[in-house]
Amino acid sequence: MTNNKVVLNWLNEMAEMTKPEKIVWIDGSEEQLEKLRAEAVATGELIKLNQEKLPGCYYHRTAENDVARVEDRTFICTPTKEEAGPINNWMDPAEMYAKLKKLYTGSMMGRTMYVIPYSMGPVGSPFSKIGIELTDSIYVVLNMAIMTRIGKAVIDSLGDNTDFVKCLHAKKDVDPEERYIVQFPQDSTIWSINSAYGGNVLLGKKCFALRIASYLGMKEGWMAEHMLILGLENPKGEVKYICAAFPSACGKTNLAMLIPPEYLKKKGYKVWTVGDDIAWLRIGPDGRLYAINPEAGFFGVAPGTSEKTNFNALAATKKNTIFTNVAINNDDNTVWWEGLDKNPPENCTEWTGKQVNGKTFDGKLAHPNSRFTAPAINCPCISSEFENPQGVPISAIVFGGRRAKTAPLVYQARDWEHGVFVGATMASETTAAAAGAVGVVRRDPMAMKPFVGYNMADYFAHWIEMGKKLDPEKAPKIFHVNWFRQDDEGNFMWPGFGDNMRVLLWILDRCENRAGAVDSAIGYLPEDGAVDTTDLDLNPDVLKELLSVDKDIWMEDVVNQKEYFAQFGDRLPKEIAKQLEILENNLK
Ligand code: OXD
Ligand code: MN
Repeated sequence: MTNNKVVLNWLNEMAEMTKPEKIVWIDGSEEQLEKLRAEAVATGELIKLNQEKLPGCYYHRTAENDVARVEDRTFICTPTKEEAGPINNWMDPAEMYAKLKKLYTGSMMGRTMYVIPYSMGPVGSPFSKIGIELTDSIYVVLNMAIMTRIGKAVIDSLGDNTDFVKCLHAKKDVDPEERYIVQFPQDSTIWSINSAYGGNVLLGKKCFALRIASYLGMKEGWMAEHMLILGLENPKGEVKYICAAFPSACGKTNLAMLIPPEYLKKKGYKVWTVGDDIAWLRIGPDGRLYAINPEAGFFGVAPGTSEKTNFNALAATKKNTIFTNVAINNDDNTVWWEGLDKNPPENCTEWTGKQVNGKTFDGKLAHPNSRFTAPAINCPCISSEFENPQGVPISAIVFGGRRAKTAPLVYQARDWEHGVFVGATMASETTAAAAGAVGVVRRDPMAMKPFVGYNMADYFAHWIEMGKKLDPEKAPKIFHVNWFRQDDEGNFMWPGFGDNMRVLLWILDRCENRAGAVDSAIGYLPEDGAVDTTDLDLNPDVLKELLSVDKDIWMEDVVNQKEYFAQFGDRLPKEIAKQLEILENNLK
């Protein structure tokens, strides 16, 4: 497939270590992928689902101890611990390589090593980057074929260039005690072993497109962010683009594929999805910020996805999709998960493979983190700009979290620097089972806590630097939203889902200096009547409450923010410290 000496030498070195019986290059052809599907079905690695109801769809079940990303086994191996920073696990690169080499040695004996050339971003786009993943898992090959652009076109576009990310994955024994997900940012290298779960093994996603790419972005002057990208079309047919970062499990995929409420739909408003998880951002020659989605598919959480909650995501899973750890309806060989509908199949195989009779099952039929891997082009609201190699211009950046009491429904940062502070102080509360109980606060700056590939303090500094390079007139405005505010009984106060569009419209109006706002201790809040609540059954007092700022609760949060920032010591940018001081003074 290639004469690229650096690629071939690296491949030989990895093969000498892992000792596969065979090496197979993935050319990206449907013919080759179809052969691999058949082979995986023959060995039981995949189950072929009902091809009339779900054409091209397959099922996979992982080991019971291997169902999620493992943050405690994820390492950033920079030459010094300081470069990785206080919130990443770190080990000296030489020590880590030595440790892992022992585990990899002979790990592919009797197995096939697949070589997957892949592009994050449209092949040949100035935003895009190439990776090559070596893996002994067909499941990985087939998922990568959905989540990224793969094959001959990619290796051809690499040519003799040596700028690619070297990714090695071996399934080995799926032993959780010896599981490692390791990034070596300075070597553009990712080594993953003893897992077969998506986030740990589809190395283009979190490992490359966020951890390695965030490091490359810092070096090269761009940004890799845990953000969805959506286009909002107004009745005149103009589309404005928004990026939004939320911690995992805060509804990013739902927001990215939002269906406007009836009243706005009738007026002609539409939402177009560019991405649901990751954005790569660059400053264009015109001084504006542009974004691409480096991925080609959605690796979405299945439970909770229904026609009501996310019609578009569900529609995307109706063909050429791989389902992992959901339940199988044995009557018609289709899939089911909690929240799909109210009818758990009676005759069912739960995610662990156990046959259950719906009447006696006593747990979850689908694993709470069960997934669909669906091609983005299946999505009914996929943006016409999805493949645009130049990306889309970003008008607004939105940060958000799950806060019961602290954050109002929406507020705007005063400027870029304040916006960086708003992102840096992002947090989510774990949802407590008891009504009204407030969970534990987990600080998750820019939703990048598990994904930043270098020192988080330097990452803040990079954000501030990027702001200086943007044309101040054209830089995106920065906002914070909270869909999860609760009343004293623990009920959610905002309807969420499609109605979040009302908040996005205020945000875009602010970007064009159209909507009113009032200054407050934390930033600009919508003035009375600025958020359109037409046809919404929402008591005006509740909206007032949603937009209120409780200074005592905020003071408590400031104490927590201070503690959090203290761990970065002198490395914390002075701009962040200054913003913290301003907030504290405003609250006094
Ligand atoms: C994801 C995550 O899987 O953020 O996208 O955990
Ligand atoms: Mn994510």
